[in-house]
Amino acid sequence: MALCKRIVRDAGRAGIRAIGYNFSIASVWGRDTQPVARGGALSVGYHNPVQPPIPNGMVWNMVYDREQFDPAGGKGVIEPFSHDALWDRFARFMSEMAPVAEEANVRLALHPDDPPLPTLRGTPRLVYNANLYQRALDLVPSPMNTLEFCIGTLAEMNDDNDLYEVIDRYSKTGRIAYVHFRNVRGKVPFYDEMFVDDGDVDMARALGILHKNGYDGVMIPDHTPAMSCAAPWHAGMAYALGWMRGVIGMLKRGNR
Ligand SMILES: [Mn+2]
Repeated sequence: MALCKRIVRDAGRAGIRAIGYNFSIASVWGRDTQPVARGGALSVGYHNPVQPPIPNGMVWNMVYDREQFDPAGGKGVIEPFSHDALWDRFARFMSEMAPVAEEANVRLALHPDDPPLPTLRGTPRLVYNANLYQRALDLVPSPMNTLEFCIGTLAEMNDDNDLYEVIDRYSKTGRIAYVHFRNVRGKVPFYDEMFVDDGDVDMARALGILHKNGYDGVMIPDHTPAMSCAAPWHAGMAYALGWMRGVIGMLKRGNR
């Protein structure tokens, strides 16, 4: 925790006003790449893979203790624990971090769990349906306890919420630090990331809702399918950014 606090203080001194994070041991895991986006573009997706337990000595797909780590699990795996235990840990974390973040004027922006499954590799997930975002906000009502609002992950959630209502609801709270603006096709446990204008989500409608509610913060494409060229990632990002600028321009002129 001391290191986390130091990072926040250092970020504040450097003029960085938001830090994105997620609160997960399994992290982003299990996705593969297939040529399923428009034009056969390579894209990342989740296709209900077998979930091996997390070996001891590993968190966030990273090995932190070589002594304990055994990919075959021969030295044991991370002990199962409950969703309540995870929320307790989050409450302790945010209660200690929020005052530091307020002093440093740095917003701590919680990314939802991707893939948004209730458990992954035997460990609980914090935000796997859209209503759990509110639980995180209510737990510590600091203006620095904010959301990294990932529309892609929210669209992947297999819950009963209407995505456009979710965007409307949270963009009215004033506690979105920044937006991950990407599109997907499908929901957990089967989904693929799509080009911004080619998934299940009407992203122009999403932008319209953010605009209507006066959201004026940062939006970034998060990730996109790869273009077939010498710079597949950068071209994909440029395509998404250009599309976003175009729609924002139309919204500002009132052409919804
Ligand atoms: Mn994201």
